[in-house]
Amino acid sequence: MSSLALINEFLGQPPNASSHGYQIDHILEFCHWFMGALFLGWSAFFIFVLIRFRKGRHPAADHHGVRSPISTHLEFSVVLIEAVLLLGFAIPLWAKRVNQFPPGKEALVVHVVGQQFSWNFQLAGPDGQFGRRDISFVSNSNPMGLDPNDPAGKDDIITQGELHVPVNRPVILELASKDVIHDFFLTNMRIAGDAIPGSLIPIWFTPLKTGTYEVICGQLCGLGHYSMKGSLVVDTLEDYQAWLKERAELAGTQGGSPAGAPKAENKPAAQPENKPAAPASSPSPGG
Ligand SMILES: [Cu+2]
Repeated sequence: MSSLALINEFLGQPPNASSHGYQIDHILEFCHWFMGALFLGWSAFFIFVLIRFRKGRHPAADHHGVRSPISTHLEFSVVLIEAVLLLGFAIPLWAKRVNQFPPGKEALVVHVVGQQFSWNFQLAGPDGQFGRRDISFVSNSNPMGLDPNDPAGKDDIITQGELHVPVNRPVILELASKDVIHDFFLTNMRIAGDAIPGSLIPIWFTPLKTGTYEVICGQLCGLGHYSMKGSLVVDTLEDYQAWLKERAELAGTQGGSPAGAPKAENKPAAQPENKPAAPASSPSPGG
């Protein structure tokens, strides 16, 4: 880490763990130092002006004003640097995030659905195909609203609150929401995207370091917003395969329902004691 990175740490930025995050960090570092230099420069200039043009020295006002071109040059330089930052770095970096997605085969695609106040994840499972989802199937034991009649969804892996991904492989997340606008924010991956009801918004990143990272909601979405957290676990390939296998077995035995929550349709109707991992029966969890 360069000494420049100290300012990011000082401001409380969590360490970066994604391939593009270093570019964002460098822009942030530069901007913070640049703003710091401007703050010191303008503060010194302000004090200089207070003393230089005090009433004691200039009893009569000078209506002509500034004669030196230095301030014009300085201001133009500041605008130029900011334009270079924006047009040369920030916009190209953003364009890459939103326009240049890795090919679907190379990337791991995950469907993410936000709800008050948790995150649900759907992986395609061994067949590589996502099961159909519909809001009419949403229940406590089927938080994603997976269609029980769609064979493609039988092997899908559904988890709540925790997502596993392999290291060094691009991940595309397709964001959606069941209720209000949320924001899927991975601070360590330097990526975020709004989850909006009725929209599918893709974001992508490539994790570089294994570990467990926090998922937060970046939009004030209700009373329980503070608790809308999850974890992103970046595994080695072996650990990820083991996790997939474990989840696929669970999905196979439970017909693609969320981990630990047997699907209602596989059981005689209305047996709440058979749904150990179902969210609290309160209609407004956390709220
Ligand atoms: Cu939220």
